[in-house]
Amino acid sequence: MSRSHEAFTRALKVLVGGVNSPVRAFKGVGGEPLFMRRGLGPHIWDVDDRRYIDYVGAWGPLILGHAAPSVVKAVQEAAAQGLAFGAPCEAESTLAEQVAAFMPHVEQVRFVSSGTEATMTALRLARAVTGRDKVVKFEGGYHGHPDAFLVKAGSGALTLGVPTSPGVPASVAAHTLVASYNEPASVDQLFGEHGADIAAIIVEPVAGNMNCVPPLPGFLAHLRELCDRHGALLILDEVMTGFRVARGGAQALYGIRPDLTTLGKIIGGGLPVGAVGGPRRLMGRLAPEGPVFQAGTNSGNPVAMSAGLATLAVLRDDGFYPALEAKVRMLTEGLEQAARRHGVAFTTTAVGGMFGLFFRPGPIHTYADVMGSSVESFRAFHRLMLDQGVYLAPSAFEAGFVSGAHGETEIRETLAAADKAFAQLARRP
Ligand code: KE4
Repeated sequence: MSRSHEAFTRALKVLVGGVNSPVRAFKGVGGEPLFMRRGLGPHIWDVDDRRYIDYVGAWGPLILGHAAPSVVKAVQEAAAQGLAFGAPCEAESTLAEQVAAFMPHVEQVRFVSSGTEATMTALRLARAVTGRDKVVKFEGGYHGHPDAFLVKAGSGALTLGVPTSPGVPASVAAHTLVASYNEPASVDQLFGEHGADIAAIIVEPVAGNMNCVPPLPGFLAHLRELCDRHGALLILDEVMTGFRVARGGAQALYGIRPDLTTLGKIIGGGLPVGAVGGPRRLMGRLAPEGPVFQAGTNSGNPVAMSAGLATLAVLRDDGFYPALEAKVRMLTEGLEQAARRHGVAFTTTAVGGMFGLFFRPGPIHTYADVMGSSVESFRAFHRLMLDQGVYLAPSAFEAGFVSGAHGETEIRETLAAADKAFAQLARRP
């Protein structure tokens, strides 16, 4: 009986599904989740003391790897000064200044404690600024769990959304319109029918929650042009891509001007931080300066700020991103070569420090392309890699992440494990 199994059995009694976030439950790959007890650099250890090369990185925040010494030291020093004040502290201004310095279209920031709070706030702000109710999202796009975003495409005739979760009123879902990522005509149609009522488009500039799907050339620019033409705001949800695909996020990488940017994950360095950012003329509408209410007990927590600051300090190094991208390229190219050697239908995507794995031939541009990938093959691959000490996201619809702590050694070990895994997949009936 493994310690992980015992821990899961215990957790199931007191935590819903034994977890505090559904994707961790391994329902996407089968089997039971591994309970983790330690992480260091590119590695994570489960409670049975098995070591894994980690490509989840706590779902993106750990761009420096686990327990980065400079981050741990900053957190220890901040904690010794007090865990929370519920009052302004200078670390909040310092981190906001850093974010504004890196992100081209962020002039002012409001810190919150999760990506969900960030996107919820950005939507409320967009609706207040435009006086409109509707929002356009993309099928397969994930922006946390605000009611407005737990919506899937309605029936063909209806372009209005229908809830993906009980508890979301149809009246709320009706304000959410669902388009198809990388398919501009689907967005044109929604603006043709509802343009005057659309407050905003919210988009992951690199889709990371239907696995990793980069934007086609011109797609993001088209969204910008549509918003300008119809008086809607463009919200770039950079919770995952911010400081992940480039130091300035996807808005710098692709040269796109959002009206509002949402951030999370990396800016907390592993601790709970989210943020909304944008020009002062929009951000100034938030309380207490403006009428749009938003608040949070833990917003700007000084210990969390210290983790974000210590993380961004390392990302300032001009060599960080080129080195990260080289390792992602070594991984994805090596995986594709191994799959080809064994005749397994497989392709990858990659942007900066994030990547995607698909069990189907490429290219991968749309949600339909993603859904054409073999989930069954991914599940088998995931298990084969786990058994060899490689920890991939337990879902065929999540992106993977490389950290600055991953070295060539870890990439080569991963490729050796993948070669064996593809060989076994190729032998299946
Ligand atoms: P959180 O509320 O989980 O901090 O952020 C929500 C969110 C918003 N926007 C984007 C683009 C995101 O990727 C996320 C959260 N990402 C998931 C992983 N795909 C978090 C993992 C989880 O739900 O446990």
